[in-house]
Amino acid sequence: MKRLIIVSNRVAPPQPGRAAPGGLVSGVLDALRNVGGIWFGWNGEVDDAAAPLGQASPQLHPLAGQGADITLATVPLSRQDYEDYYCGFANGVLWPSFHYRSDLARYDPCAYAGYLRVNRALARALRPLLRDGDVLWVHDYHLIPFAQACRELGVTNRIGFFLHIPFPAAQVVETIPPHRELLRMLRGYDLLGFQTERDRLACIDYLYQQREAQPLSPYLLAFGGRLVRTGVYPISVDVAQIQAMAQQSRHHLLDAAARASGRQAILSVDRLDYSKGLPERFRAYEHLLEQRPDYRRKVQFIQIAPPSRGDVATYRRIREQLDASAGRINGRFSELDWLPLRYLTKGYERSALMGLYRQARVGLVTPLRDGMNLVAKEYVAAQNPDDPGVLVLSQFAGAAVELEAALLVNPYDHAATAAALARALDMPLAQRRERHQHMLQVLQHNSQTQWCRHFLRDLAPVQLRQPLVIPA
Ligand code: GDG
Repeated sequence: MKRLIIVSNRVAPPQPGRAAPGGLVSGVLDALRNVGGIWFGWNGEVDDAAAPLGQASPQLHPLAGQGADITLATVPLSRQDYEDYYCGFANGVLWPSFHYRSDLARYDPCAYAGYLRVNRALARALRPLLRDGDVLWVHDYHLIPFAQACRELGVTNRIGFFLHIPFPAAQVVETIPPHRELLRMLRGYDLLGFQTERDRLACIDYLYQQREAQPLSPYLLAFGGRLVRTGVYPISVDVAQIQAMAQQSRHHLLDAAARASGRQAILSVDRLDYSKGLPERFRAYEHLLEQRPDYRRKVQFIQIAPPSRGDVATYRRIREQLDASAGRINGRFSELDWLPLRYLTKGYERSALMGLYRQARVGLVTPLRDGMNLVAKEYVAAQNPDDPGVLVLSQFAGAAVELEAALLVNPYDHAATAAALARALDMPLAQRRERHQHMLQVLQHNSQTQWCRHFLRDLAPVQLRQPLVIPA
C-alpha cells in the first residue's frame, strides 16, 4: 500500500488531554490513518538563534494510538523565515489578496524571496524521507511553490495541492506583483483541488488568460508540458463526532446567563480575522437593536474570537476596531440586568464549543469571503434535530454552495443581515426542522471522509484511452 505524505504549513497533532482537533486536522489524520505515512511541516516554533532554513533535517516523532504507522516530521522556522515567509508573503500578501483585500496586501520583494527560500528548504528537508510510490498531499497557500521545488530535486512522485481559501478573479490575482512566476509554479502538481467550482473556474480562467495552461478536457490541463488535473472537494466535518461532543458537553457555557432569563442566544465563532466580517456583523446586530426595540433584552449575541496572526499589523488593527465597536454597542444598549453583546477574545475547548453551538438559537456566520467555513458546518452538525437552531450564512462563504437551506445573506448589507436575524429568531419549529434536516443530509452525503477519499482517488494517475500529446 502507498504511504501518504501530508505537507502543511503547521503540523498540529492532537495532544493528549487537550481539545479535540478541528476539521482540517481531523481530516488530515483521517486520511493518514487509513494508509500510514508522514505529516511534514513547521512545528510552530520560531527559533531566534537559528539561521534561515538551510539544511534543516526534520525532527521525527511517531504519532501513537492512530492504528497506522504515522510519523510527524517537523522543522522550526528562524525569525527571518517566519517574518518573510509566514507573516510577510503568505499572510501579508496571499491571504488578503485571495480574500479580495488587495488594499491590505503589503508586497515586499524580500518577503517573497523568503517565501520561495522556505518552500525550497522545506522540499530539501523532506526529500530524504521520501520513497518511491509515496503520494504527497500539499495543503494551502503557504506552499504554492512546494511541488515545483520538489520536482527540481528530482521528485517524480504524485503530488496534489488543496487550496483551503478562495481563488479570486484573475484581475485580483494580477494585483500580486510576482503573480505570474508564482502561479506558474502550480505546474509541479498533478492535481489542483478547490473548495468550490467557482474557485476552480477562477484558477483555470486565470491560467488560460495568462496562456500558462490549455484545456484538454473540462478537468484536465496541459500546463508547462505536464498533465495537471483539477477538481472540487468541499472540506467537511465529522458529523457523528460533533453530535456526540455537543450532547455530552458538560460545559454549559450558556446556562448561567441565558437559561435563567430565557434569552435566545445568537452565536458567532471566528478566528479574529478581517475576512470573517466581524465589524459588519456587529453593525448588523446594532441595527437590529436600533430598529427593533422589541428584541432588546430578549436576545444575547455571543462572539467568540480567538486572536490569530497577532504579528501581522492588519490583525492588530481589526482588533482595535472591534474593541471600539463592542464597547459602543454595550454602552448604547446595556441595562443593569442585560448585556447585549458578549465579545470574548479567547479560545474555548472544542467540546465546550460544540455544546455552545447546540444551545444557540442562531448561528451567525457572515464572512466577507471564505474558502469554506467549517464553523457553519459544525453549527449544523451540533444541533438537536428535534429543536434545531437556524444558520444565518454569508453568500460569500464556500459553505453557502452546499448549505443553501440556511438563511443566506450579503454581509455588506447590514439591514438585510439584521432582517435575517429577526427571521431566524422568529422561525417556527417546523421550518427550523425542515431547513436543518436538509443541511444535515448534505453534510452526511459530502462527509469529511469523502473529502479525503475523492481527493486521493483523483490524485491517482489519469488513465488515458490513447496517448496524449501535451503541448509544451
Ligand atoms: C481555513 C479557511 C476553510 C474557532 N474558535 C475556536 C475553535 N475554532 C475552530 C472552529 C473551526 C476552525 O477553528 C475554523 O475554521 P474555519 O473553516 O471557520 O476558518 P479558517 O481558520 O479560516 O480555515 C476556511 C478551512 O481552512 C478548512 O479548509 O473552511 O475557509 O479560511 O473548526 O471550530 N476551536 C476551538 N476553540 C475555539 O475557540 N477548539
